[in-house]
Amino acid sequence: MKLTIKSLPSLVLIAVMFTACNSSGTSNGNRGALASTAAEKVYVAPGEHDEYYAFFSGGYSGNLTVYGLPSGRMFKEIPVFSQFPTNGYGYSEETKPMLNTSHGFVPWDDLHHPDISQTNGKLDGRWIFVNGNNTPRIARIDLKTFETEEIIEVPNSAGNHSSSFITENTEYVVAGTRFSVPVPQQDISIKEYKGHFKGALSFISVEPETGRMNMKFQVMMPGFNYDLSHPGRGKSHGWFFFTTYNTEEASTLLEVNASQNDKDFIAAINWKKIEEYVNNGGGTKMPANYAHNVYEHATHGAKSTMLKEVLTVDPTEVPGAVFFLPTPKSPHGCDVDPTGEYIIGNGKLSADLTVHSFDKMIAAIEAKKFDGEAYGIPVLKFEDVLAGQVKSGGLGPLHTEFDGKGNAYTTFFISSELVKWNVETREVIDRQPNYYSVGHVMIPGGNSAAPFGKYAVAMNKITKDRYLPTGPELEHSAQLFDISGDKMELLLDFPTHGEPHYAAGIPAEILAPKSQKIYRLEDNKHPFAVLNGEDTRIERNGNEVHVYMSMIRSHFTPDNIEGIKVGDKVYFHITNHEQDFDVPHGFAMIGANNAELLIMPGQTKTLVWEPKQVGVWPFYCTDFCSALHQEMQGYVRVSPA
Ligand code: CUK
Repeated sequence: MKLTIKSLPSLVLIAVMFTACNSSGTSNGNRGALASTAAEKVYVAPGEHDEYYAFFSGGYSGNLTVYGLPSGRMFKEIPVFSQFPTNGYGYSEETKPMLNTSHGFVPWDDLHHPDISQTNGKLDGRWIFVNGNNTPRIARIDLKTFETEEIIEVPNSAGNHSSSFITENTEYVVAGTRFSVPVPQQDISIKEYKGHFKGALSFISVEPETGRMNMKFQVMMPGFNYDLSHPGRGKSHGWFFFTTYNTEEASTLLEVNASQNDKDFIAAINWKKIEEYVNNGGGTKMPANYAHNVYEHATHGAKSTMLKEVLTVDPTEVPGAVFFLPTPKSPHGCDVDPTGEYIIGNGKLSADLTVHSFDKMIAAIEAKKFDGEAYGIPVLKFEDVLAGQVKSGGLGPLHTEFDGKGNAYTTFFISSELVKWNVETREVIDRQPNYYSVGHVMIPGGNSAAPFGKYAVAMNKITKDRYLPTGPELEHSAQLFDISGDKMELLLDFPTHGEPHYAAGIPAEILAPKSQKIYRLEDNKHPFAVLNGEDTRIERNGNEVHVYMSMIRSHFTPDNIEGIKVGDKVYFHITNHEQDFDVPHGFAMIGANNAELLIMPGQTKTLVWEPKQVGVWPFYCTDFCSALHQEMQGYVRVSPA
């Protein structure tokens, strides 16, 4: 493609030059990205806002990042499962309890799948739910404050991967276990896997007003690997679908190749039926140890509770609630189209996609046409539930999203491409290469009944030559496509943080107006808050010292503190008295072996410091707040014990 440089407006020209630089060292650079229209389509002028928010999972960063689309600009990292020194999350006394688990304090996880709350199958933008894969947890983030408000541990589970997808009215956030484990946990030979390990599928109810999560019931499935899941919607609302692999129940996936079965299953769970069963007293309570952590900004910060039992359901106890749909070649992604009719299983070792029909599934169930059973769960006949297969021509299909206009977009990891196809006819319409080895794709609202089919973002596993080299490791690359036309058009490459597996997008016009600007001081019920100047004070209780401090541009009260001794445990309880948008203050104490605090207007946070050395030691505000920011400081005099 030839560009007439003079004919371009100057801003577009700059964007084009950057795009051109990016690709100059790239043998496979996509020439389409050089088109001036691509630059115009992603250009958001200074002071203008993006059209969409995109929430990218951080994978092994344990956190969630927030980007704007189409610009690809990163706005924020929201700490969830990992300690975050940038604002003291997981270090401050208020937030540490968020990371409690039955295994103790676990300040890291592997976050894969965000899903935004829905009402009637449409994104409502109230909360975003995310999963912690490693130490099984589900978190809820409030989208008014962009803060993690709640984390619940998932008992009887391991490798919390087929999570955290929600039902169309956010009745449940659902979690499935990738690794089956002995339930209850016990000391048995790993060779005893087959028949002894269980796969817990957890239905965590969500209170409609507060979003508060409750472990409602777990369906105890056979010991397969439950990889991904998706809710039914519309006609299939009330059902949930999970892909499985290793239906052989091999204890090592190396020796006995887990792919010896030509077909694994999609498990179809009628959760409405099971809900009715447990509401009528069904199910078995079993002992389980798991943490439920809730953060309440206004009162005390986070509170961690250990729960002791969980309600479990044996699927064979509820006839008509659980079925298996044979699905070829170790399916990974499990995606349901916006109408709720098609359930797509992407056999990651195959070229073809399997599209099941919900109507055909129901007809086969009603006719009781089964092809045997597995652990008492009826297996449907492949031909009876199959709507058709997509002859994709690609290799290694992983995940599918939808544009709400009858098209599906499937990623192919091995052939490194995004393939667009028609859901009804299953004909391939277009294919575009990805740089490189794509995992998920995200269309805003793509996991709802009403997607916004303008952009698709491919999240790639390998970056190689797409950016300037930064040593042996590069950030993963995302690629933004315009999908408004018949052909997908690559618009932009941008780096992401950690390993984004999935993302969730939502129009800015839904979220931006709800975004909270400050915490109101009059709502602050924190027991250690100081709401007016007279209440600032220092209290000693044995070797514990509590400093009740306030901060406002540009001073701390008190600022100079005496009477502290080596061996004391000093709690700084600091309240930010600002009531203006975007005026946080920071607090850092020399030698404190935790982090700084970043305190929002109206908030109270607590940092513990245990001085080890005699002397006079300074603290200061870390967030440049005014022309007198450098004056925002104080000293602590530490005397011998
Ligand atoms: S998984 Cu990562 S590419 Cu965890 Cu959704 Cu398929």
